[in-house]
Amino acid sequence: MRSLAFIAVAAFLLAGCASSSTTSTTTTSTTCTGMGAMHLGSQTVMVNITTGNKVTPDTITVYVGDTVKWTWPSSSHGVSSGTCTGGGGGGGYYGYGGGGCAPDNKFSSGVHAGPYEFSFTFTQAGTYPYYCLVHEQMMKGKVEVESP
Ligand SMILES: [Cu+2]
Repeated sequence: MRSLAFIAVAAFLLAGCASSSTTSTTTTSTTCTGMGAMHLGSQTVMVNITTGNKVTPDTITVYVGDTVKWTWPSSSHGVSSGTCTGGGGGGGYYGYGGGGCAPDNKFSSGVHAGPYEFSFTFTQAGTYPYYCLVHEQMMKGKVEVESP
């Protein structure tokens, strides 16, 4: 029976789950953490900037080592890390979008007419708010980067 217990524990570990018991008795509790338990290797996560200046999805969670790729098929946009504190008063790259945003220089695509794509690989856990350099407060998003 000992070998069966070992196999069961090994299966839990392979599945990314934490097992609180390794005894040969049958009491075992298991904790899994959703998709995090299934994360294998680096991935590229797509964020689409669509008509109407929508960022879809506007909040994503990735893991250290993952790459986020923003794409926009048309119009001019730009993705820059940073925060918007509001009250910019007519700012924005082309004078609209509300202004009020400031880069923190972690990543920036610059402003480009679509079709365009911009990729950034996150190497440190943390929360990365970003905004569009053209549309500022009208177009914001956030990347949550977790340790694998
Ligand atoms: Cu934009």
